[in-house]
Amino acid sequence: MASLNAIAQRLVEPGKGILAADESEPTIAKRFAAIGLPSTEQLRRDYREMLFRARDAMREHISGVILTEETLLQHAADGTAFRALLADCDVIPGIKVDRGAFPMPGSDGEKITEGLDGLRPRLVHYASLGAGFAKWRGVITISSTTPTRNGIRANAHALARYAMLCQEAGIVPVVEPEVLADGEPGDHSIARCEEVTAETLETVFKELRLAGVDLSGMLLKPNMVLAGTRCAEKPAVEEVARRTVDTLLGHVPAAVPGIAFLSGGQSDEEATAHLSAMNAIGGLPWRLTFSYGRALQNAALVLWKGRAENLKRAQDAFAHRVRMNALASLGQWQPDLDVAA
Ligand code: 5MM
Repeated sequence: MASLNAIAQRLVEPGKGILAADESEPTIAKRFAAIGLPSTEQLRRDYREMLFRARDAMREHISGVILTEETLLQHAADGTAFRALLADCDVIPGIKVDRGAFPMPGSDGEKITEGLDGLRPRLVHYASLGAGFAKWRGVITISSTTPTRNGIRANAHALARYAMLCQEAGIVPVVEPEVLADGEPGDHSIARCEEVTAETLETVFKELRLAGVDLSGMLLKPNMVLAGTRCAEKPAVEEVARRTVDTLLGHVPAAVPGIAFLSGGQSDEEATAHLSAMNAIGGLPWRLTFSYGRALQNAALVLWKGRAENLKRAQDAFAHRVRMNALASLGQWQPDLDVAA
């Protein structure tokens, strides 16, 4: 079995990043509803098959895919196991193991992620199916009354217990504390996001250390430091990059091999521009790459519309986004590359 650090290093290999295709059933239903489709098992399969069969982009620039349990066990229309399709592209299969974020008891508008009960045997099972890494997302909401210290601590504690259970099973934990940019009311400033992200990361790493997690055998999947989506002021790309990097430098130990960002509702191009600007700063102790869901899939989903005749165009759009973000992971993306394509 490859060491946890070796798997983590492969996931953040230069020029590669992670595809988050782990939309839960309610989320994929929402995405499909936006293009006028019902969420059936067959359509979910067809959609994910379309992505996984974008072979060149997957092979060259995707190191791992985060799957749902349904997708980990699923087969393509011709009977090929999705796991075999991914193996053929040298992509590590990952698995979302949280059971979603639910209202936090005693709190006004905060959420706590559930799924720790029974997680140990589930992880053993996923490892036997070839999962090399897992993901758990904790959600932190900014409003006039949140987050509370209790909300941050409870989510950080759950992330740490999950991470330790993963490492016991030989699976690399991707630790995802997401300070929402697009929550309610979503009008917070970038300075407020910076403050909350700093406190969240500080608490998460304190809990990870207390739980005994090997920091060299995990990855962090954080939000970027952004203004809320309904904030009147939109910070420049350089400001987002600088504040995000400074916040990470202040709170993420150098022992962590890599940081793979979530896109969090940014436009496709913003998510790429921010990642590239951060990598252009250089001299950082960890590799910085992407673990995007929406920012890799938005264009492909809209073009696909569930029709076989749109498959190629949708795959091209997905492959394009993957390539742009691969360049961003090297700090080499330029806006004219997107415009030209
Ligand atoms: C793909 O979306 C993931 C699953 O979310 P739900 O459980 O809410 O359906 C999500 O965790 C995702 O991996 C991250 O938020 C990153 O996705 P984005 O779209 O923010 O890049």
